[in-house]
Amino acid sequence: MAISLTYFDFDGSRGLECRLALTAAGLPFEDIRLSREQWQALKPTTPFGALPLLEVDGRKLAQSNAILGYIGRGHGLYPADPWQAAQQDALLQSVEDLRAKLPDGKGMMEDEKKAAREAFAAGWLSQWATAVSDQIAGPFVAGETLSMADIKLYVILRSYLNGTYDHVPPSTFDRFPKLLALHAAVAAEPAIRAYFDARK
Ligand SMILES: N[C@@H](CCC(=O)N[C@@H](CS)C(=O)NCC(=O)O)C(=O)O
Repeated sequence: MAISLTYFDFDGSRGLECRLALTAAGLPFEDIRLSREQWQALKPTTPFGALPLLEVDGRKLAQSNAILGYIGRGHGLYPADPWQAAQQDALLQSVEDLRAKLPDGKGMMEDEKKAAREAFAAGWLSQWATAVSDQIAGPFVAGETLSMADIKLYVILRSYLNGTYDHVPPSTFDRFPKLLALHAAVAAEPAIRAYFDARK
């Protein structure tokens, strides 16, 4: 099976989710990292004009959650039970909701952006974190077994805990020990650790 994953040349967001999913599934893949110029040339040829893009034996699949579902279902990283699988789908989608809700600050003065992000951290983000925490058995979503929802949650939590988003302090998550425990448990997975060690 020839597998490639195309994304931008940075270790975060939806591209990292898919790279870690392939890694956790034990699937070797070509890691194609595009410059913005290369992307503009490729964009019209992709299913939705957006990355990440998974290619398997010449077939193309876009949309990060569909990619995670495909990888997870084929490799024991998605629940076999339809209800539990749908609950995983809901968690994956909740991360996309979170991405959409973060005030991006475009067109705002810095003090306006700060106020918007602080209100977001105290409001929408905290509600999201409470709702997701309630769905985590611990340390992973499904208890002791790693699944795709853990990988998607790990990547977004990693960004917040790294301080990627100005004016949303990592300490926002201090009140959510289940999220911190999930983040630590995914980071400690041997395949995930090996992936990051190899990136150093
Ligand atoms: N719903 C899509 C969103 C994809 C998306 O917005 N990708 C961004 C990068 S994370 C992108 O391709 N941006 C460049 C562009 O839209 O031209 C998914 O989950 O994959």
